[in-house]
Amino acid sequence: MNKKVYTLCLLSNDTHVLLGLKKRGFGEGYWNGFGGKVEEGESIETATRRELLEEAGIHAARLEKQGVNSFEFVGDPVILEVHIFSVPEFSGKPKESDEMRPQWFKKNDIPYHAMWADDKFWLPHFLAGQRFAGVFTFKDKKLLKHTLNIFDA
Ligand code: 6U4
Repeated sequence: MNKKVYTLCLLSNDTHVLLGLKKRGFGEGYWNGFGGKVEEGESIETATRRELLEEAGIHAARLEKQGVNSFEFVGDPVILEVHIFSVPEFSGKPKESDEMRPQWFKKNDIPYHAMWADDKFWLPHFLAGQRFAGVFTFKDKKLLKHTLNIFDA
């Protein structure tokens, strides 16, 4: 089994969540949190901070691990393991990068129709401060099946 480790982080306050429109590459055209591949020799938290700074111009002062999702794609032996963090303290104003166009969305107006199909399952739990672990099976961009465990505090 071949595994690739990714990070994903989302900023939110009482009413809004910050998403970025992916401008190129994997997931292009989708709204998503900020993140990317963990590089060799890098810790997951360091990669999370680096990607948030590169993609949105935000410095994370504190990260909180909230979940991990695994993605398999039919016909592809590579599993994507995505570590998901909230950012309770940060500095900087969201800034557009080559890769992402950041925008705040109302929590009750999240553009799920233009996001990865798994997001509508775990993001509400994330925003409610819950911890979770999911496994999602895709065929191309279609979600075929999933399991999601929520860990209440
Ligand atoms: P390069 O190739 O260096 O530009 P890199 O920026 O390292 O890539 P990228 O942008 O391909 O990585 O990372 C993909 C991002 O999308 C990661 O934050 C993980 C996230 N992601 C992948 N599948 C997802 C899915 N099904 N649902 C979701 N986020 C996903 O919400």
